Amino acid sequence: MCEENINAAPKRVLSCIQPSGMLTLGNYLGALKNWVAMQEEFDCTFAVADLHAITVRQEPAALRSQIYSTYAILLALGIDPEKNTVFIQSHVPEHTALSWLLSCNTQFGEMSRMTQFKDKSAKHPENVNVGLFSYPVLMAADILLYKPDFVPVGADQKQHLEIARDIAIRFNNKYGDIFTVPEPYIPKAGARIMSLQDPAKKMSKSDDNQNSWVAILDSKDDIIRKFKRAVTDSDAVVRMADDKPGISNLITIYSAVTDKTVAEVEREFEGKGYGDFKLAVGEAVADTLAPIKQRYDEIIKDKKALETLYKEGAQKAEYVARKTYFKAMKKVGFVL
Ligand code: ATP
Ligand code: LTN
Repeated sequence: MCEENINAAPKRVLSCIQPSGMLTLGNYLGALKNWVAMQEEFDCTFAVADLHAITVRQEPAALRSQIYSTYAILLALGIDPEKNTVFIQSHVPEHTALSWLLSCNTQFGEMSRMTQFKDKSAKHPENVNVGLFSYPVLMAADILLYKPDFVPVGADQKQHLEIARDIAIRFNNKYGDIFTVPEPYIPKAGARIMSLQDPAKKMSKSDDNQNSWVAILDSKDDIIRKFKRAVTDSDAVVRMADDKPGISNLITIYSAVTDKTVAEVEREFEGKGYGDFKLAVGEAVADTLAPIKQRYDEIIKDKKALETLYKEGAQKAEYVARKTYFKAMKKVGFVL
């Protein structure tokens, strides 16, 4: 750290993850791995975005258990709830409250351009609800309440972050200096992990084909089986190339979990076939995820301890969120 920064307050970080299914290797490499690393240097706030999850249909019992398990995975990854603020989004009502103020300062036209809305409404034509459409405004509220400098996310969230920045800038120009305009923090390797069955699509926990994604909690056997079945081309050369999306995705994954460069990976597998490579990727991923699963199995057993932690997290979060929310309300002209 340079000398002039010694007494400066640490920069702030905020991110959230939806409890919309089993968390995947894509979530881990695109976002969560960075969350773990960033807690060493920054003042971090992390949330389980349960309100976002109901933009697609969720069975109530499954949603409840996924909220618990997502919170427990954050702890199992090594995110320290004492050092950071780790909470469940719906426990802090300022998120939905601020999202109304922001909605009235966001244009229909700009929301209509969001690609995630287009993808998800095409996937669920029977449930194109208003919440799915205004999802990025709630996400902007999640972010702006905590005035973060950085928001660690995978590349698919870049467009939503740009909207959050636009909303913040517009609001500040209209009402005075209220929000910090955050920067996205997207990893160099692993920002966009693709489906193992269709490398044109991102790996997604809500994909019905279970062979297309690896869950953080999958067993070693399942992980190895899914990589063995991963779709590749017939050229049998382990090399990164635009016309080899399947193998390129596997190289990205292997390079992200082993911290080797792409050139090192290509050299390591020169002259070897796809079978050897797929097995090596499966083993490296399984070795990375095994200790997380082991810690998770312990943590999830004690619901009482989890409850204490998420309640404390919500209190810490609300303390910060309230200040920003009431400042915004006042500036807009509400009577407090
Ligand atoms: P869904 O698949 O249900 O739409 P999701 O996994 O895309 O959900 P979140 O759980 O909210 O959505 O994502 C949490 C974080 O994981 C975000 O920062 C997102 O950018 C990142 N992420 C999700 N999928 C991938 C992926 N395939 N590659 C890299 N990062 C990803
Ligand atoms: N939309 C995000 C999840 C999310 C989020 C946030 C990410 C909800 N609120 C705030 C960063 C900051 C997604 O990843 N699908």
